[in-house]
Formats: sequence, structure tokens, C-alpha cells
Amino acid sequence: MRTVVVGAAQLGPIEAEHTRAEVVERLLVLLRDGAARGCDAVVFPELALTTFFPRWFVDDIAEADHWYETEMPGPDTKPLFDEAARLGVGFCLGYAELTPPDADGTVHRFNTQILVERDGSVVARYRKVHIPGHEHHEPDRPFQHAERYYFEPGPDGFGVWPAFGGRVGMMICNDRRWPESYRVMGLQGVELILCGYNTPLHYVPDPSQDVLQGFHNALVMQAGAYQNGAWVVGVAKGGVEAGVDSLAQSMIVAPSGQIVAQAYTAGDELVVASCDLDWCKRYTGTLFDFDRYRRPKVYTRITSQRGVVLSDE
Ligand code: CDV
Repeated sequence: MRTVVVGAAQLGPIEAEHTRAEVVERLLVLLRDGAARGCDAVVFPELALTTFFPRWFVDDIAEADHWYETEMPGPDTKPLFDEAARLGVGFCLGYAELTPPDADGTVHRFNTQILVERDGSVVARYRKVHIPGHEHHEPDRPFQHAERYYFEPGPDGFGVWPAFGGRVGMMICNDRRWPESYRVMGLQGVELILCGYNTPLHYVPDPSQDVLQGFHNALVMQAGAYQNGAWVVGVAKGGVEAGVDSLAQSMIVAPSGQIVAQAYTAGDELVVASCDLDWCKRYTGTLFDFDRYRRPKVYTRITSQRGVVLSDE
């Protein structure tokens, strides 16, 4: 048995006026709780250091630069790294990243998540691939979801890294709805997938989906876990933030697709599960033995084509 004890460190709302230092204090409480409960790793949500700022539009994007991190760790986040190393508990953290200028002066903005080992060292950085929402101001909405204005898609795709005695991958929020995210990691032998999310309960383009948010959240992560024989840890920033109610229901899903632990509040809460990475083989070595059963020759549309093409026209 290769067991990794993982904590899903759900956060309740972070308001615009909350400082990084205040938020990091909350993260430290959850990290220490994780240490007391035997965690090897604690997983924080998407954009865990700030409020979900893409709900507001600013005409000059530089006015929003204060929501982004220009270094990691920086002065406000260093205490988290130091405490992780002291406790011997790793973590996964989502935040907005502003890169240094390229040679031509261009800066890049990404929705980023990092993986930190138990000694406080950064093992990997992942930048969100599937950016949802809209690029322009949509004044008729009750709130914006302008992620496509604030972030460019991560160019590096989905990686898998050796960490915590296993093979660990990352994805962020909307990525969890796309089977390609899991499968690209599955094809790299992923055993543990870490995912932070901010999911408003009200889906403006189609409100009929509002009552299904919890169902869809579980549906995609349970399917992704099962079909790729991997553990999936989904961690919310939930509750009512700046008047917008967001899904909580953080969960840890086994390679069988079963939910083995789930948050029951919409606030700061740590949900812990012991994840046996050898359990993955039960699925990747049988029903989902990719090498034996996959038929890549007939899947070429998945990478050669983006949208639907009607073959009868
Ligand atoms: N932060 C997100 O990526 N949220 C999306 C919403 C906009 C649908 C999600 O997939 O939950």
C-alpha cells in the first residue's frame, strides 16, 4: 500500500478588502489542522489568496494587477512555505500569476496552481487551460465572469509530476468538466489529481443549470477519477462572496469513482482522506488498461478538430 493522506482545505468567502496576510492566516490554520490530522498534503482552492476578482470588470487591466502575484513565494506567502517545511506538510495553492515582462515587454496573466512538497520546495506549476466566461464587459449580467479577459490559457497543458511518493497532476476549476484534462494526465500515469474551484451557483448563460451545480461537480470528478483510475481531490472556495453564492461540496474521489470524503459546510473546512495510490492499479490494470484497450487511431478528431464538424454536409 502506498498511502498519501490528503486534506481538501475548503475556504469560505474572501472579500475584496481582506488582505493577503489575513488570508494566509486562514490557510495556516488549515495547514496546521492538516498536520494534526496526519496529512502529507493539503489542497487549497483556485485563486485562494484573493476574492474571485473576475466578477468585476475594469477597463484598464493594469488596475487589476494588485490581485496577481509577481513572485511565489512573496513576502505575504512565505510564512505558508516556512510552516509547511516546519510541519512536513506539503500543499497545493491556486493564485493569479503576473509574469515578468518578456524581451518585448509583454506580461502574461495566468490562473495558476503550484504543488509544494513537504520540505517547502515548489515541485510543479500548472496554468489553467480551459478558461471559461467572457472577454468583454457584459453589463446586463448580475455579476461578471470575465476570466477570459483576466487570464490567458496556460500554454503547457497538463503535466504529471513525481511527488508525495506517487504521480501527481493538477487542473483548475473549469478543467474538471473536460474529459481531455483527465485523460491527458491519465496517459502520463497520474495517480492523484488536485483541483481547486470557484463555481458560482447561478450560471448566467443558462440558469436551468443552477440547481444541478452540485450534481455536475460530482459527476465530472467521479467520472474522471473512474475512467482514469486516479484519485481526484476537488476543493472549493464556497459560500456567499461579494453577494455571489458559490458551490462548496469539496470532495475526495477514489479511483473507483466513489466519494470517500466530502465537506458539509460552505466555510473554511478541512476534509481528510487516506488515499492508497496502489488502488489506482485496480482500474488502470484492468478495465482501463489503456495500452491494451485504447484505440487512438479512431480518436484523431480529438486533437485535429476544435468544434463540431458535421460530416454529412
Ligand atoms: N472558475 C471557474 O472556472 N468556474 C467555472 C464556471 C464559470 C462555470 C466552472 O467550471 O465552475
